[in-house]
Amino acid sequence: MKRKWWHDKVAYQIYPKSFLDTNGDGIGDLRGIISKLDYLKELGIDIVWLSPIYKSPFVDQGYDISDYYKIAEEFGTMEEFDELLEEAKKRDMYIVMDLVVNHCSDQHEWFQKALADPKGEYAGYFYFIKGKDGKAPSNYRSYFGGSAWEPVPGTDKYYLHMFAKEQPDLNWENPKLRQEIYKMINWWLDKGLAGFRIDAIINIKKDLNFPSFEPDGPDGLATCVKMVEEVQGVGELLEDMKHATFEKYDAFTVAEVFNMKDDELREFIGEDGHFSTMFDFSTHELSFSEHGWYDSREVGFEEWRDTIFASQKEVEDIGFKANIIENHDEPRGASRFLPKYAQNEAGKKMLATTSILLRGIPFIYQGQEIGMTNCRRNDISEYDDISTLDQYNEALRAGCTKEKALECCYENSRDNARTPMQWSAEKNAGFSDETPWLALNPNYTEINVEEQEHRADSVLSYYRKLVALRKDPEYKETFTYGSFIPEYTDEEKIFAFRRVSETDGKELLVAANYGEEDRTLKLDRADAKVLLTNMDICEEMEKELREKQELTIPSCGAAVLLL
Ligand code: TEU
Ligand code: CA
Repeated sequence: MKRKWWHDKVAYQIYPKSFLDTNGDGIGDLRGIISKLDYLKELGIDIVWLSPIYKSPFVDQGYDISDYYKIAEEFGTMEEFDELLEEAKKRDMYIVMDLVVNHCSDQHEWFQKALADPKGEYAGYFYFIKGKDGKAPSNYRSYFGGSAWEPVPGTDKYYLHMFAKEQPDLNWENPKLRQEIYKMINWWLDKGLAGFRIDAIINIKKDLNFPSFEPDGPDGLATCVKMVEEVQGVGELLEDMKHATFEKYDAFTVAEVFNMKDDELREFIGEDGHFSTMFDFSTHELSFSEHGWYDSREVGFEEWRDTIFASQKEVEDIGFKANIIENHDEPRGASRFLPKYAQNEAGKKMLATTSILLRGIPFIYQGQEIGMTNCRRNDISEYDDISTLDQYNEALRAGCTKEKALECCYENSRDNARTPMQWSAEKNAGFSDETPWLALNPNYTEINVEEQEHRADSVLSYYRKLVALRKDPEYKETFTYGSFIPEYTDEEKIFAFRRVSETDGKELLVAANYGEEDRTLKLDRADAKVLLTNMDICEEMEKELREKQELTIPSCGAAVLLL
């Protein structure tokens, strides 16, 4: 496999609105990000991905862009952005922005011009399609609920929006539109951006017949995902984009891909793939249900672990996936993937160990490194996310009580990950001097950076050690390029794997006990070195190994061994 500059990097996702507010408007900003670069550097971060900071009406929190060339005033200025690039460079860090080009905002100049002249050039930047029998062209339900079609005023046409109606889909079949997008991508890359996280990209290919599908809900609509799953040819568009942009800059691209066809992994992230890498959502998808949050599936430990293992094996000879436990669209990993008895510091460190040391590019989401958790709300009005609102109403329509519907939001809401970063136990968690745009998780008095920063056994300290271990010159080769071999799969509640380097033969064992009881594993050697544990028991473990060739892992324990 040809080596790439980003293979051995560790990435961090910033959700700018909730990272750090420096001017007292309750909204995080670029100044805040600049001021925390050293914090990220100390954590061992190389690549920083910023969720959208472009000009936007924020109907979908910035994923509705009204000007691709402007920084949202809420976040700061272009000068500040340039300063961020410069400051990152000084620290050997890379800035990656969000690329949201399946759709733009209805406030974008293109869409405004299209509405003003529905037969003109700009209408061709969107899907303006004639209705059928006085109704929408098809029965697609948008991702955020309701029809994916909205009438174009004064015409018999509708425009397509797979997400909110304020997010009209861009017409990728139009070469002019494509050129506009490529120009914009190159403009940012010319500035010194290292690459992009690429939003909802699978959706750019449409079946221009817009066939209707069998309704799959009481609203008589069918999810627009059906069309995405059936249509062929997204690859041609993605290759076109790559050749016109990323390739020329050796940019790093990480794609958000759901609903890829089964045999397309190599085309997407193989050596000459459309992207550098894509997120591994395989365990997140396990809980999805056709009907939404109110009937999410329960996922057991073994199914979860084996899904990760299968995904690791699948990608091994192809390329690298980007490993996450959470992001701005998902609930907090500590609340989702840890059983109740493990929702503590030991458990959070265990989860970190079995995620960060997988094969692939680790992505840490802001606050994950201190173990931030889901946040309970008393009323739906306390949420500020379009998808949460839709899912709440969906639950009510399906007959759930208000309590049950709120419980679904507590477990699934995107806002769980979007509450402000908890920097300290002081006023507003040190996030802002004024009331934050989204209410804090009240547990900031216990879970915050300041409290963890200098405590040797904190979650934050452990994340630092873990990332440092991954990047230690002694082990970096093995953690980056070593193969992935599942171990102890028959042992109950054990999550263990070996990483083996073909270059220098080095072998590392990562073993964690997700169970409630201590477990003892047999090893085939007595001289293994324990490099890291989440419970400060390296010496005890080495002694037991020497004496009995056994490794006892306490409940919620995790260990990394050099074999
Ligand atoms: O997400 C795309 C996507 O498929 C998710 O929106 C998913 O359907 C949703 O989170 C379920 O709750 C990307 C962004 O990550 C997301 O924040 C945006 O809302 C979306 O695109 C539209 O740009
Ligand atoms: Ca601010």
